[in-house]
Amino acid sequence: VYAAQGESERSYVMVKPDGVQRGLVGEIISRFERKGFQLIGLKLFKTPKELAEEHYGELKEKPFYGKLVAYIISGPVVCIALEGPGIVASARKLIGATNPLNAEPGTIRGDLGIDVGRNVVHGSDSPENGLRELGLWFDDDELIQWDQHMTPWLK
Ligand code: RTP
Ligand code: MG
Repeated sequence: VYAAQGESERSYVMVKPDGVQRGLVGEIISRFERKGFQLIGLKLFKTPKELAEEHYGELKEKPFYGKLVAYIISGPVVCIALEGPGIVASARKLIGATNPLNAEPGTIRGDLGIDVGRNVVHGSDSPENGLRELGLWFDDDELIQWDQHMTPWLK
């Protein structure tokens, strides 16, 4: 268990409203599980507008910012907290390029999307933003601190 070994990089991953509505939640969570990263938080969630605005605050000046916020609050999202060594960069690789048309086959966006404004999933772009975003989307008591006593079925 990574947390027990002191490896604590964390990422915030989110299935965006298009991914939820298309029934891709299981597929997306499954890719991170099969890779070997550890789930530490998970919920279906209707996003308040202020939270979407803060999450994408660095993009406030972009021409697509208003549409981006409207898209994120257009329906429930699935909030996913993940932990493991190198999780931030690895999750970005598994997710693929921002525009699904440029994303490599085998990546989530490369396999499952065609529209930059409906690109299925989000992943934090730095360890610092991983922690920042987890703080925005999860309360502390919603995150699991794994230890060996909590995985009896693995023994
Ligand atoms: P994300 O934050 O959602 O994981 O996506 P990202 O890092 O790959 O891309 P970012 O630059 O952070 O952009 C955030 C989201 O804005 C939408 N976008 N639209 N040209 C456009 O119309 C455009 N560019 C970006 C995408 O939905 C992108 O995921
Ligand atoms: Mg981003």
